[in-house]
Amino acid sequence: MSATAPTADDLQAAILRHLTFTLGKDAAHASRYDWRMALSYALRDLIVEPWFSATRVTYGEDRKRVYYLSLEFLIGRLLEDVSINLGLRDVSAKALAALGQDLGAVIEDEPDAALGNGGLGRLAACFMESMATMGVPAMGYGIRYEHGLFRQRFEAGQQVETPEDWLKQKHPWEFERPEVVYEIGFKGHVSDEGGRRVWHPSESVVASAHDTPIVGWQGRWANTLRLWAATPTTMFDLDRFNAGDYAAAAEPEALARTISRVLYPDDTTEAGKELRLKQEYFLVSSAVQDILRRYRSGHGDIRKLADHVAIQMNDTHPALAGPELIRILVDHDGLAFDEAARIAEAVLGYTNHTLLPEALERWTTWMIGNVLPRHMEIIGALDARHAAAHPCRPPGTAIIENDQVKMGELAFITSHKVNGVSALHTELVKDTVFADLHALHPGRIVNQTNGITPRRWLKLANPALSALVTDTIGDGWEADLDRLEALEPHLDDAGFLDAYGAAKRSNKVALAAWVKDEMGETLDPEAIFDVQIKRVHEYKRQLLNILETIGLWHRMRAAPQDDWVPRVKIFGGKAAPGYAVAKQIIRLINDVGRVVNADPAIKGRLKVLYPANYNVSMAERLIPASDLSEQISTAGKEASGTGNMKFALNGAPTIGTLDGANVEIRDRVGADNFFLFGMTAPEVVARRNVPDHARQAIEASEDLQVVLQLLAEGRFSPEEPERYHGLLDQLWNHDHFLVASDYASYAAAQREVDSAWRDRAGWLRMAAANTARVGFFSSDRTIRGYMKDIWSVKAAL
Ligand code: 26V
Repeated sequence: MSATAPTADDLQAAILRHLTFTLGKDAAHASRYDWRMALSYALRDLIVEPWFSATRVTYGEDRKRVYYLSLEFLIGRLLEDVSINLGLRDVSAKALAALGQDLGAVIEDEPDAALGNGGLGRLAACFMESMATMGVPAMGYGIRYEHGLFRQRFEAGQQVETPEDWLKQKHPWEFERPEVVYEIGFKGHVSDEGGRRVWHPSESVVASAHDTPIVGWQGRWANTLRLWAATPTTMFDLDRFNAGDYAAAAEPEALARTISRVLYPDDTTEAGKELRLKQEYFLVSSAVQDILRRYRSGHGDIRKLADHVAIQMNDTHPALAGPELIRILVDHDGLAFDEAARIAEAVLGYTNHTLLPEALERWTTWMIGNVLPRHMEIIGALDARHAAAHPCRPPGTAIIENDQVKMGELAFITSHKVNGVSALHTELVKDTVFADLHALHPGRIVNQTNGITPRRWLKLANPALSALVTDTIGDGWEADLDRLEALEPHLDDAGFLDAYGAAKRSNKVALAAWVKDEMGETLDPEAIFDVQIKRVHEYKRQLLNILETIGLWHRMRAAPQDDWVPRVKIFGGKAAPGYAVAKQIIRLINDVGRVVNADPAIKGRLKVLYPANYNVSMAERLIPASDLSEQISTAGKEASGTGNMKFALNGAPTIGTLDGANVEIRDRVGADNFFLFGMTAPEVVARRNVPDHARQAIEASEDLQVVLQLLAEGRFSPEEPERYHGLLDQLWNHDHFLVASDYASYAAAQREVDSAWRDRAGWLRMAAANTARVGFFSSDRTIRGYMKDIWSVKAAL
C-alpha cells in the first residue's frame, strides 16, 4: 500500500464519496447493503495502487508468471480479508462507527463467493492469497459462475438444495473487462488444407473477463483472479424478434450463458455431462488464449514460452490445457507437433487431489470427438507419441482406453511435474493410480503438502487468539508462521495457558450465542465442542461419528448419575444432490439430534447440532470455537485435508486416523497431542480382503451391537422405524469404508479425549502445543515448494 495509510477520517470521506457518487445514495436513506458497497469500493480503491505496481514490476523485470487454472475458487467473503490485509480493519470499524454503522454487521451482509465444492476450491483461494502475500507474479483463471454451490436447508432433517445467488447483488470487488474477450468454439469438423488441420467449429460463445484483485498481507502486492463469463456471439436474432417470436429470438443468448450458469455440485461422481466438458474447455481455451496474447505482447519466440510461463492445473478439470496449447502452436503458429508437445510439457504442471476411482475424470472418445474434434485428434497423437517413446509401456498407461479418454493420464503425460497434496497421498499416487507412469517417468511425481493461509484462518477468524499470540511473541507470525514455535517456552507457563483458555472460551461463548439465535439450542461453554465439518462422504465417515454419539447417549442414559464429560457434537457439510447415501447420513444425524437434544435424562450433557448451509464463513465461526477436530476418514482415502490444519492452528487437537496430512500434523504436534485411532492404509487394504469383516467387527463389539439395534428398531425415527434399514444393510454387508472395523478403536480414542479433558491444564497445554507446532502448514510454505520444485519462479518481494 502507499506510504501514507488512510486515517479513519480519510476512509470515512471515501465511504461517503462512494455512497454519493458510485451508489447515488443519500446517507440518510442508505441501507446496510449501501454501506457495505461504499466501504468495499473505498477499500478496493486502495488495492489498485499495489495492483498496478505489481503489474509494472512483473513487466518491467520481465518476470516469469504463474497461471493457476481451476474450475473452483472457494473465496468466501472478501471485505474483512481485504481490510485486514490492508491493515485497515480497525480504521474501517472506526470510520463506519462515525457514520452510525457497525463493521461486524456490514461484514456479515456480504454473501460468500462459493465458487467451489470443498477442499480443492478452498486450496485455490488460499494459494491466491499466499501468492499475493509473497509477491509471486501470478494470475488465477476460473469461471464466473452465476450460481455458486447450492444452498442447503433441512426439511424434517433432510437436505433440500436451492440455487445460490451471490450475483443478485453487485459484486463490488470485480472489474468487468468488456474489452478482454475471446471466442470459444465447439463441435463442427476438421478439414485438411494442404497438410494443415483446420477446425471449423459449428458453435461458439464469447468468454469475457472479470478481474478481482487479490491483495496480500500488508498490501504490498496484488494479483488478479480472472473469472470468465460466457456470453453469446450474437445477442439475439433480430429477424425472429421483429417477427414477434421473442422466446426464440433470445435462445442463442440463453444457450451461451448456460456455460457459466452454475457450478457442478458433484465432487466425486463422474459427471459425464456434455455441459461440464464444455465448461472445462471454456475455461482452458480462454485462459490459454489470454496467456499467449500476453506472452506475445512482450516476447517474440514462442519456443521460449516455458522460460516465462508456468501453468498449474488444479486436478484434471483443466487438463485440456495441454491439447489446447498444442492446437494453437501447431495449427496457428505452424510448429511441428513434437515441438509443441515439448513446449506444453515444459509449461504445465498437474496437481492430483484424489485417488477415489469414481472421481477420476473420464470422457468417452465419442463425446470429446463430438464437442472438440480437433482436440480428440491431438489427444490421439499425444497418446501415440507417448507409446512410441515408451514401446513397452503397460496398456494401463495409455490416455485412451476402451473408447475413453482418461484425464489423469492425459494430465500426467502432458506435464513436467505431477504432485500429490500430502506425503502419504503422494506415495499412494506413486504406488497406485500412477504406478506404471511413475515407473516410466521417475522423478516426475513430487509432493507438495497442502497449507492454509494464516491471515484468514487465524488473524481474521480468531482475533482473540491472534491478539494473545502477538502479545506473547510479537507480530510477524502472520507472514512467517514458523514463528509460532516461539510459543513453545510458554506451554508450561500457567498464566499463558489461562489466557489461551480464556481466548478459546470467548470464542465458544460467541458460538453459543450464534447457535441460540440460529437454532434455539442452549450450549454449555464448559462442554467439549467436538466438530466435524466437511463435505458429506462415505469415506469421511460422518457415520462413524454419529454411531459413536449414539453409543455415548445410550451409556449416559443408563447411568445418568455418573460424572459425564459434557459434549457438544457439531456437524456441518453438504452432500452432493445425487448422493443418496450421504443424504441418508445427514438425515440420521438430524434425527439423532432431535431425540438427543430433547432427552431430559441426559441433563443437557450431550447435544447434537447440524447447522445448515456450511460454508467458508461458517468455518470461520466454528473452527476458533472448537475443542476437538474430527478427521476420521478411512486411511488412504483423504488426499490431504486442510480443515485438519485450520483446527490444529486454532487449538483444537485432532481425533483422527493416519490419513492425508493428519500424518504430518501428528508428526509435528507430537503423538501426545493427537488422538490417534484406526487402521493404517495398508491395514485397510488387508482388512477388505477379510470376508465378513463388518460382521466380525460388530460381533466383537457389544457397544456397536446396541447402537445398531437402536437404529434397527427405529429409536430415532419412530414415525418410520425402517428408515435406516438400508443404511444398516450397507454397514453389515457392504462396509467398504470400514466403519464397523474402526468403531471400537474410535470409541476408545473418544474415551481418552474425555479423560484428557478432565485435566484442564493438560488439555490447554495440548491445545496450545497444536498452535505452536503447525506453522509448517502455512500455504506460504506450500507455494514456496511449488515455486522451487515445479514452477521455477522467484518472488518479486
Ligand atoms: C471432481 C469432480 C467431478 C466432476 C464434477 C465436479 C467435480 C469437482 C471436484 C472433483 C474432485 C474433487 C477432489 C477434491 O476436492 N479433493 C480434495 O482436495 C483437497 C485439496 O487438495 C484435499 O485436502 C482433500 O483431501 C481432497 O479430498
